Amino acid sequence: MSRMGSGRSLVLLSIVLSICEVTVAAVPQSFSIDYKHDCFRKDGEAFRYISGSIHYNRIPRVYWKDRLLKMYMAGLNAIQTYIPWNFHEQTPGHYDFSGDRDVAHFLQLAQDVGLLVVLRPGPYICGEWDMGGLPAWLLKKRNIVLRSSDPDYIAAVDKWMGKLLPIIKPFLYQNGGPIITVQVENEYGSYFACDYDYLRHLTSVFRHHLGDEVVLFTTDGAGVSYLKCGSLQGLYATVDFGPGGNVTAAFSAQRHAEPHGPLVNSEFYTGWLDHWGEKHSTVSTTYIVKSLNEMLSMGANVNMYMFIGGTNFGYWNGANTKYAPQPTSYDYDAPLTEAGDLTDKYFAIRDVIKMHRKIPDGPPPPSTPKYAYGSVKMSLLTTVSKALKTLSFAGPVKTKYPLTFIELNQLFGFVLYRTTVPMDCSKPTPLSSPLNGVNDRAYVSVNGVPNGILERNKVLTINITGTPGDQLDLLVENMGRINYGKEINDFKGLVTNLTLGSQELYNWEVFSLSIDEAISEGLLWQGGYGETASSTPPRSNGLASPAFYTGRFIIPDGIPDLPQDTYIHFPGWKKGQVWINGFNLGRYWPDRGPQVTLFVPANILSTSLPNNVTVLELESDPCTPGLCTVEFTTVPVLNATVKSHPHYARQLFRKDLL
Ligand code: 6DJ
Repeated sequence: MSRMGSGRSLVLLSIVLSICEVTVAAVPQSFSIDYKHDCFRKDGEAFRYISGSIHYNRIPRVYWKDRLLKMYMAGLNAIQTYIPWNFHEQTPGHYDFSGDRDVAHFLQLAQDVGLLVVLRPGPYICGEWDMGGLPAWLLKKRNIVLRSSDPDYIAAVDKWMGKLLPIIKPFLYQNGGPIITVQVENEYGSYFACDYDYLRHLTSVFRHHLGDEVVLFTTDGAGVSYLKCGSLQGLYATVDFGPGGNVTAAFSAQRHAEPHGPLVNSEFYTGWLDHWGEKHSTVSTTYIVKSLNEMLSMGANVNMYMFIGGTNFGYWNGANTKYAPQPTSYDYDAPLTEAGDLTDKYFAIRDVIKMHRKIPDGPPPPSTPKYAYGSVKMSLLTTVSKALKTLSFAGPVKTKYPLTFIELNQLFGFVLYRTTVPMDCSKPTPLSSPLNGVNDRAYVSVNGVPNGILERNKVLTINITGTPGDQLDLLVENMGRINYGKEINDFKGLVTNLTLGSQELYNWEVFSLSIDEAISEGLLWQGGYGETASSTPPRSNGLASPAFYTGRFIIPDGIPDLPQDTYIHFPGWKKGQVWINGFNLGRYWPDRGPQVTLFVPANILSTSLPNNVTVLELESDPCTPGLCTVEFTTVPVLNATVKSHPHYARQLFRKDLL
């Protein structure tokens, strides 16, 4: 029954009761913790949830219902989702709950499908999401202590929660909605601040807006040390851990904080995240099935993280430290793929669930069909430097030393830093970021000719050549903010000074670039940049100047059920960003891997108009000699071979090994 439906039925019931003059009161829905019997209680009955994580912000709205139905048909009785603050309040005080951000609609769909909801509204969420869901504009206060009692942070949190939680309240179970429990913060015990006043403050804000009845809880790594700073009186402490370890030992950590009450694994890892340049993560179904069965046999509540991972569209991916950004795909090797397809893991998990509860009859909805639209010829639209006037409407800011993205009021994407070569560099001269302050990657050119790439933590010096007065450009890319640990105050751009030879560089012109607006409003096509079919950008040192390429394809007539989902492949391209019909699909970097293709959901494609593909290639295009293309295929490639960096390889059960 839907939330509204259930509300209405209570009203009807009380009318009938008063007509009949019977003194029986309608019983409202209830959800609570039973400390005596170590379980949850739903409407007075012992209850346990078997849940899966799905992040609405990683799935196009049109597919929400399909994914939720597949979760329901796997035998789940609940889902878990985060609410990423920065997805809804991109600039202070401007809230967006429409379209793909319509979280109320998502909650309603979950309920309509028959799923309860475990809600994680943050404010911090981690989740391999830019800055762990915190809005980057918080960094306007340079030394803000995020996730603490810092008054500026608290003021912003209070304002946001004052907007969000009243939207959530009608969806609480006791108000006729699907939300059974609400998490406060996330893995707070892993954060250095250990600020109990902050947790206490959040608790009172949640209580103020949501009432006294709702079950509030915390989630931390399954170790007593994590629970120390992560748990608080009044918040039910739960743990997270993956398969393959000792389940009893893991739950004993929860028992340390909660001697009684239901056992809850809030994140049981069905897969794992990826980083550019590292091997694609997979988690064996055999281990998952074994640990899941063990937990369910103990009567534990389990949330599978992720049940469907989805996609970090646009610029939304996060990063771990030492700086290691996550790719566009958040497939996570989950039971449903990034595209919502059924896997062997899905059916194996369903078989385990079947042993513990009655699951719905019938088959799950089928995987969505894919279509290979084939090759699309690409041609040069213009280079970034030629398009500067279009991309930077307001023109440059003149400044002695470089400004960060935040100082320019730009949160995502790219900024161009320009200065002049101050001395004779006819012999190769080192351009350096001695304090490792290129966040995160800079494409360097002299007089428009590419000279090399600086990269955070990896390449702090390159040699350049030039003569006094030459134009030195650095196009700096924000590759995603750190989402976990003490370095989440992740400033972007040139965050410290650069040196050339032994001289510090100063007197900069800084161009804030509105690339997404220029593409979605078609401005790059009106620029008259004078490119011809055979134009190519300046090249040198195996690099080409950062440039936009464009191509079009028409979806064939007469084939039923088009458009369908597809995957875009970048043969010979190196690294960049791709838009289809103005929708920012995400980053591609086949040169580093492991992700090679990007998921293209059907809803961004058109059958009535030609579909436009725009590529911003940052390193080197494959357009000479001959044709360059992108290709639409039916098969995703997320596991290309890469040089593995073993420092991040980890056992899922042992978070401390990270
Ligand atoms: O709650 C976190 C999830 O959002 C827990 N977790 C997952 C997701 O980020 S890495 C993958 C992680 N926590 C970091 C712990 C590393 C010791």
